Amino acid sequence: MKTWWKSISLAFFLGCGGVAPPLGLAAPLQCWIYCSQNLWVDQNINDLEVLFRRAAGAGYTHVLLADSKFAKLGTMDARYFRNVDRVKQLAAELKLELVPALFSIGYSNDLLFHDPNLIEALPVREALLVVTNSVARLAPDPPAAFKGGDFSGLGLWSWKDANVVAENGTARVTDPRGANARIVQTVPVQPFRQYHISVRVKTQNFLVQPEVKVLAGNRAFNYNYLGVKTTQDWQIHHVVFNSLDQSQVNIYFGVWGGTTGTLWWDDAVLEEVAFLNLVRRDGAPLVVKGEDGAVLAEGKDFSPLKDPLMGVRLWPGSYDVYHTPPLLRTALPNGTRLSASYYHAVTVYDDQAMVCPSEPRTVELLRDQARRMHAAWGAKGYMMSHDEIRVLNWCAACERRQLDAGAILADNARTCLQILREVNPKGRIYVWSDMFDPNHNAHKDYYLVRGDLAGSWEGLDREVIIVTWYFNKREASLRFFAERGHRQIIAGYYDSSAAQIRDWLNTAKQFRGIAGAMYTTWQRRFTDLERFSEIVREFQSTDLPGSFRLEARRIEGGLQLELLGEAGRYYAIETSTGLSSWQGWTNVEGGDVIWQLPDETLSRDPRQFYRAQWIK
Ligand SMILES: [Ca+2]
Ligand SMILES: [Zn+2]
Repeated sequence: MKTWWKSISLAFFLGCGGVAPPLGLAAPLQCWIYCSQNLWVDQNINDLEVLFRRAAGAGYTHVLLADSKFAKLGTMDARYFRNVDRVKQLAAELKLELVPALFSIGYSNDLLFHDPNLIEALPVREALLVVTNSVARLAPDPPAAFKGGDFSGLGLWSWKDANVVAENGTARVTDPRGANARIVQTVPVQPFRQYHISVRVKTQNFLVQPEVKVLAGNRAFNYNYLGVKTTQDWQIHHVVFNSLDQSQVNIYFGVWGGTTGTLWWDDAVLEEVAFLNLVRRDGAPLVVKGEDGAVLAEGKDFSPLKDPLMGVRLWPGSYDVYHTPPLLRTALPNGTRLSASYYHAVTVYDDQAMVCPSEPRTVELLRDQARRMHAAWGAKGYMMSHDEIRVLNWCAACERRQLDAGAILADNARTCLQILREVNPKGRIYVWSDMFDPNHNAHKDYYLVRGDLAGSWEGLDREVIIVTWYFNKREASLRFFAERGHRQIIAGYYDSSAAQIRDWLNTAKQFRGIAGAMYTTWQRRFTDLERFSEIVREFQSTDLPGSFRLEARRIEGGLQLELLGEAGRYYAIETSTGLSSWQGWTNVEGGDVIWQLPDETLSRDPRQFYRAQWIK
């Protein structure tokens, strides 16, 4: 590889105002493997060694290494760092470049370990409370409730699919065989309030997970898994949602694409709740007011309020959907009417939590992580783990910036780049594609993100290498990032088949800057490791070493010449008038270098050519 890099002689020609295409240069693609492992466990290092040796033998060059402990290095013991050293030595011996992952913006539970209150939080506005015996209890207006929630009369529901039938005061679904099986009620709600649904569920060999969906407008308001087992006796399941800007929602108890088995629903209950998973931080204020609008003082007019069960389900940074909420206690007389505005945590699917990017404390955590990680790993490059950000731009810290979601994410990306460049000057920086790709997740109405994620990509300068992973729209995604001047690593496989990477690479051939392909498994399925790298070897990189360009642009009074290079690399610029001989003009270090050539310089010879060469 090294000798190949040095063999480049000509890179770019440039006439006045025009840029010729580069010479085609063939290089092997980098071959990456994604590997997530708990490095605290000694046996896992033994397993990694087996995997690394196998990968090196199969021609792999890079390892993207992830461990949730990477966000908690300050709490790790000597054994952990001994294991880090073992992994580093092993990688060095096998000539595998380690690319450790950090900045878990999206799957942020590991960062939230340091402070569960940093979770992005949804607003509740002016929930009505009335004091009874020293407790301010909710006085919902309107009172939330299902009609016929005991399923004694399915006709009380708004509508249902025919395969949902009444049976002894329950709603039963048997063998839906692909058909949807839903029973639905449209329910009035107050905007920006917190609601709790409970329902009893029994199943018999029911193979598909039933769901409670809360839908309105273009949005779903609940994404948590219900957690029903294939076969179970009656058990209560919980759903919590925030009505956000809606005054009416459609609540579905249903199965989508069910197969076989029997499911029973009973005792569906809807209630407004308050202070459940209450978040307390500067950017998530609790404001309690009296009927006259005067703000009450915490610790004086009412007891200090927190939810001790918020963010501590298994460990700090792990959240549950429902538990008994805390009570607002006050010495104010019975009948006193209050309103409470506050923010609460929300997760999606299986406890996925997003950190608030607008809190200064989050940025401190990110900086601390980058320092500790670079001290431990000393890697050439790091992977920013921005990925599937499901909740954003709701808390007061986010809202007061008055930015759209895309601008908030772009700002966070810039901050992360700046931190990494402080810690590891000229190091390489990689990031997952999805949150910066308009063909993928960077759009409006994405999960519980407020606003439009478009423009998030403005936070990534062209030095950032994109790890592109959306197979279905691969051509549009690859084009988008190639046209923005990014180099790309293709994340393929995804526990499908090794052959999938051939489709990726055939599509990618037309784009510049494709540097490598990654065997990406979320299920530790390494069976296709060798087959994958064999296919990757059939293809060649379209990335130039150091990925640089020389561009010319007419400006007033002359010509602007710009070298778009890579930080940490050096380039020689030569000049020629007849293309038969070349003279050294200057040597520069990339990033981006700009020269202004005034017209009088150019007019001496209008046929001036420039070329740039990567030298080291
Ligand atoms: Ca019943
Ligand atoms: Zn926020």
